[in-house]
Amino acid sequence: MKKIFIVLSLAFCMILSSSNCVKALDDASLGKLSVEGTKLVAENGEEIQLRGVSTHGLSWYPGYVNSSMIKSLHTKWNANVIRLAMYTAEYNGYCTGDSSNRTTLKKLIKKGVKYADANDMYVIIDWHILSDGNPNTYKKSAKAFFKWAAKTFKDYDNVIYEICNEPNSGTTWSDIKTYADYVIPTIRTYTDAVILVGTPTWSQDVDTISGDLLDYDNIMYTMHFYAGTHKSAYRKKLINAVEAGVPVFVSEFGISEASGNGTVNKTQGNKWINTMDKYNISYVCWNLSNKDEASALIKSSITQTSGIKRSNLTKSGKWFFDVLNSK
Ligand code: IDC
Repeated sequence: MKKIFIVLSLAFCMILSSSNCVKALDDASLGKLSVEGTKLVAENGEEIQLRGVSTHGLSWYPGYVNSSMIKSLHTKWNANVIRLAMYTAEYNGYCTGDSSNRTTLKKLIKKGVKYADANDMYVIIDWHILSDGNPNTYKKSAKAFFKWAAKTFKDYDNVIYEICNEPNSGTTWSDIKTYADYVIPTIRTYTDAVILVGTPTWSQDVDTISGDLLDYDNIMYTMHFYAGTHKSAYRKKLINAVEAGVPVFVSEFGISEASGNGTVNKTQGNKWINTMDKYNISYVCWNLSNKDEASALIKSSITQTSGIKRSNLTKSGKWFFDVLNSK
């Protein structure tokens, strides 16, 4: 009897330790990221696809950046990345608000990075230009901000820097390159973390830049789309870009119309997901808030900022929750 007990406990321990082993490997794959060719690569050398959600503007909806919400994004939503969207010009933006607001935003970003790190999540720090159109508009503030961020988070392997959300209003690729050459060397003083760079026309023209990429390691270029508005012609742009050798990261998308509101289009949304999965392109869905708009993931009637259940989600929210959990 004693013998059987020993054999059984030995077998049990072996099972336990082998599952620990698997766990350890999983954890290791959440190390430093890099870019090889068009691919995002994990520390263990394997290709990795990041999938997750973007906050709404941090000044507007700060409440969702809490430990419990971020934990559930990982454990319940099956996400491995969260994007912290910090508007520069709108809604008490970083560049248009006062200095106490800047301090508040930096504190919130620090919390977001720490909570993400504690929950095995990557985190994108997004300099969310929009109405300011050209990233050069606030380039000095951008450089100072990214110096702070890169210095503060240099020892965190989970941070990704997105230096300009959506250049628009006639901003050219050459303008964006000028800005990138102004900001990226500052980040590179501290870290070789992955950097995401926006592309012309609200980050839609990712297909126009091949052959004219930036001269740094670990750079990816963003493509954004809203499936209610952007359909096969835009998917073609994404495919053309990747096939022409551009490393693409979809750091923002929705299944609403481009306004962030209107009708959601799940059929088109599923086509986009299939395409992105086929090419192993990372994607981040806009937006983690309860704003009364179709792109918001949480119903406007739900006011708590954690303990969110699937039934608390909007059409966009339920759809994306299921997309993430289908893998
Ligand atoms: C939208 C928000 C909306 C807000 C508007 C203007 O969903 O609540 O009023 O911005 O600030 C983007 C932008 C993103 C937009 C989103 C939807 O990156 O800030 O959010 N969108 O319009 N590009 C294409 C669509």
